[in-house]
Amino acid sequence: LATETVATTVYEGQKPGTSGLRKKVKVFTQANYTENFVQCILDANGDALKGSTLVVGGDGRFYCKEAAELIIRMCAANGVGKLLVGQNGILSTPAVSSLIRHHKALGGIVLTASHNPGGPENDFGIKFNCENGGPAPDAFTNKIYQLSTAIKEYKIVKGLPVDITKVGTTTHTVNNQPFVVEVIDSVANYVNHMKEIFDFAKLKDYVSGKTSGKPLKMRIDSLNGVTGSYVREIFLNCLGASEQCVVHTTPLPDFGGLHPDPNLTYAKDLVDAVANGDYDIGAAFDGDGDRNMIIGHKAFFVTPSDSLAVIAHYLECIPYFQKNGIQGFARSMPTASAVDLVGKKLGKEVFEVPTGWKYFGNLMDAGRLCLCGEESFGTGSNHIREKDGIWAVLAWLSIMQHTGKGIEDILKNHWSVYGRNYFTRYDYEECELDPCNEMMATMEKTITDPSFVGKEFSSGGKSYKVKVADNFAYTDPVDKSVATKQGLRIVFEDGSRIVMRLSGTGSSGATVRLYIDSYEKDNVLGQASVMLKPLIDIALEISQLPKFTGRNAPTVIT
Ligand code: VG1
Ligand code: CO
Repeated sequence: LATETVATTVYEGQKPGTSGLRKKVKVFTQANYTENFVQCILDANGDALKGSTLVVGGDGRFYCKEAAELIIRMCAANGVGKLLVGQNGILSTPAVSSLIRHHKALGGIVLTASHNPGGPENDFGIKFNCENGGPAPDAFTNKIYQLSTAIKEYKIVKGLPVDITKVGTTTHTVNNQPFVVEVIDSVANYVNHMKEIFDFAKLKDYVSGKTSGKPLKMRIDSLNGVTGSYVREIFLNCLGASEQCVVHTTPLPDFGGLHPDPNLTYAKDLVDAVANGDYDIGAAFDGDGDRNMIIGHKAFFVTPSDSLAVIAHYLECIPYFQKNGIQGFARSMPTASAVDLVGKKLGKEVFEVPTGWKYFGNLMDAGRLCLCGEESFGTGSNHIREKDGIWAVLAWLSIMQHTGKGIEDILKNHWSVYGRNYFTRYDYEECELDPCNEMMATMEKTITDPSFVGKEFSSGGKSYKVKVADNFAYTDPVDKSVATKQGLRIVFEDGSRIVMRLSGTGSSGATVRLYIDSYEKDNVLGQASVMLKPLIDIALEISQLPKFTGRNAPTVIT
């Protein structure tokens, strides 16, 4: 078999966002569109590509399998030595990260648009993860983008026979060199990794009720995303939960029409079931398995910012951290700062990075960070370089087992010790792009004017005085790389914050995200929507959001 070189022309807009390139399926299936982007990913690796090992897999959404097969034929043509491919092209994002590290691969190509809906009319996505297992950093994705603006040809071995439906290894000879395709069981490596991190024997006893006679009442919802097979293996086979504890565990190309985003709006079915039923814990994941939502008895909601702080507080009940120690903590800038208080108490470094998991990688590689999270339902540790939904649920089960308490009690106890960060996020999805850009530019101008600091805003009987206001910029403490324009933020004297940014994961139009965060030392049992109302009104006033977007209400509130 030999390489064939095919002429192509540039497609505009192949610029990876917060986490890879995400577009409608119809965009990806245009002639040579996917080929162009894949060639640029491969070229961005330079000489390291020759003879390398790469991991390939995705969340099983529409076009995943075809894209995996195409990538195999292109890798063969570009001198890659070996591919580890999930059976039927299926691997969760955390599983890819784990595999890259486990096999010391050069990287991985992840086929997912994560929490975006799937199917022929919806979204597809491709992202590259580097040898540490994490999403490629900005310098790398910029290189991919640069290449995409000048591409003239791509390489492929069209005649390469490909069958990814069966586990097994095939060795081909391409350009007189061996090219190995190993189709692997999608879940085995990941499940073993979880067994090394958590005490499965203890968790099994707890979940199955072997000693107490009382099985844990769980509702684990995979929303028809990739986690289905992982959930069945871990919760049913390893931990002895019963079949009715898991739902929507068949990964479907269109997620069965569900929006695979684990939040109070899109996982409403789970929230309703847990609110009306008798459950100890409810949990859901997104399409590619890196996000998680945790709710307690009667759908008591745990904000992701709180979840991170609670896990930080109890890390020592997890064998992995007993063994490897506890380094620093981190959160993305819009995430409420509850974890900072735990870090302070434990005497650990706490980092604040821009939105997107790629910004945690360097700190983890440098041994300064072991636990991090984002308000967008992302929680994870340095066991891999992606956020990890199932890991988060296993961490929560470990904490429940360790404390013998329910989720609501664990949270209330946490707030009584640390105080509470009330938090909410408003998403205005699929707005028109131009007015949103104008809104952001106008607001930036307003808040960065020197006269803005010290200004006082009042609403609902509350007053807030501006302490700092800027467009967030971040210098990576390890490689000193700088990321600018990461979100507008207004920090008030009492620590409350308003943050506003445009999403970098949408496939069309603009999504505005408004984040509100307010700390209370003693008044910890209030309702977030009530407590935050004054700040929300102030944010809408400063940003003039209703005027620019024409929206009176957000699409999603978390
Ligand atoms: C969103 C979230 C961000 C997360 C990113 C990828 O980005 O806000 O916290 O890291 O999605 O998550 P944006 O730019 O749309 O706000 V996933 O599960 O889509 O890979
Ligand atoms: Co995701």
